[in-house]
Amino acid sequence: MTSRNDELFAQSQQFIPGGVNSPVRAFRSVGGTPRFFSRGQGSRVWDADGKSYLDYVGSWGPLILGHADPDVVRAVTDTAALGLSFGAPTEMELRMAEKLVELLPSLEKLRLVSSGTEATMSAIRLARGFTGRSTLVKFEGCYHGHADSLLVKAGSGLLTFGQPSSAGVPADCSGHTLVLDYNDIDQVERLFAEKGDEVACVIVEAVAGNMNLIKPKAGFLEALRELCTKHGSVLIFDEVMTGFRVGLGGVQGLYGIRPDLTTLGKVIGGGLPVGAFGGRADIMDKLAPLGPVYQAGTLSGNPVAVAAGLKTLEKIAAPGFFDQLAAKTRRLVDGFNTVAREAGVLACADSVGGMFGIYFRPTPPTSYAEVMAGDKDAFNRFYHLMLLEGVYLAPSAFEAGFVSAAHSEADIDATVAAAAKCLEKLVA
Ligand code: KE4
Repeated sequence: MTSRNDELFAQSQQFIPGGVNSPVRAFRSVGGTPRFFSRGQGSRVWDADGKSYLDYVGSWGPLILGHADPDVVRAVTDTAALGLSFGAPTEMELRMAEKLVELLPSLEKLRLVSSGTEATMSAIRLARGFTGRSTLVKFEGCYHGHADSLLVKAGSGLLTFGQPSSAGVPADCSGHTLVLDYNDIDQVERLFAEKGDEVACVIVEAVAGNMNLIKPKAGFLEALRELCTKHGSVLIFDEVMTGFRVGLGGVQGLYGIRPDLTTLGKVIGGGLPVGAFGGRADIMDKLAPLGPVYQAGTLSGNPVAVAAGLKTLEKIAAPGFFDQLAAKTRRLVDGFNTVAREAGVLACADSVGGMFGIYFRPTPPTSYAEVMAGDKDAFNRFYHLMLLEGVYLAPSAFEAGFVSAAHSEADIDATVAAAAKCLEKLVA
């Protein structure tokens, strides 16, 4: 029987490339028809056929309070009633800047933008303007948005500049980007020994979430901090996903590392378009209109979007919020590990704060290569079985999952029970 999702997907493909406004939504990695959601409430979403799912994507991280949080919705509607946008300073964006500076000590100054891509693109341009250098260092498997200089795959050798990973990116755009292996301290040390005085910045997902969840090895972040300080390079923590997701202080708070710049997004918009970049005032003051680095945005600091973000930040700053969220996420992960062991399936899970990874391999991966060696086909079969059970995971073996404050322990236990059923079917 053709579902309404099928019908909408077929129609969408007539007008929108791939039928989606962002590629990962197209289900190309897992196969099948993407679900068109019509409603979300708390921990659940409903698709075009009226089927409900426990949602562990949460719009890829922003919905840490769950869908349609009444306080966030009210903040949005109240603010919208006073005007949607002015293209001029508002007190609302001042309050947001104050709140972010209060929550993240490494932020001396910041600027609001409308997406994570804008945040990282701007931070990299700023780092290049501040240092007068061009070389950008990133890590394979880390995703920082779709700015040209970031759509780069590793060069043939450690010290050879990257090649474009997308059509349309001129070689001279990617030619300043070096791509190293995440968690490989020796590589970073060798690079800086060879080219340290050429490196404008290192950008890193301090806890990686775009090649599934990968934690930094002991000493990795510390090595980046030490080498950037020694060579006058700017250390950028891309916390678009991890900021206010792994804890109120982000990864930098968990590991006690102070980056020079931080990029933010997702949670700070509460589901509306907000990104931010900030850090050392001596770097930030290079931005126009003070300094020579240009950066701008029509809807940057939009009061309605900022209202959603501010209300979200206010609620997640409540005492015990992240302890409860982390405990709930850990309950999911521990439950999954137990049922995988009982089913005799080579699968495991891990978490940091309110984000988790599910891996079809015996142990959590510590590198891009280990992630890629996982059993993607098994994940894809598991994915569709879970959809049938009414559990919506990220439609890719290479994405992290997200728990919200709206997920109850009963939701978590029902998810673990569904996983047990699906894993047993995998081995039947
Ligand atoms: P946006 O431009 O999509 O707002 O943010 C880009 C970005 C930057 N940095 C990190 C660490 C990110 O995770 C992202 C975006 N994350 C993906 C999820 N893997 C967004 C989903 C999508 O591309 O549709």
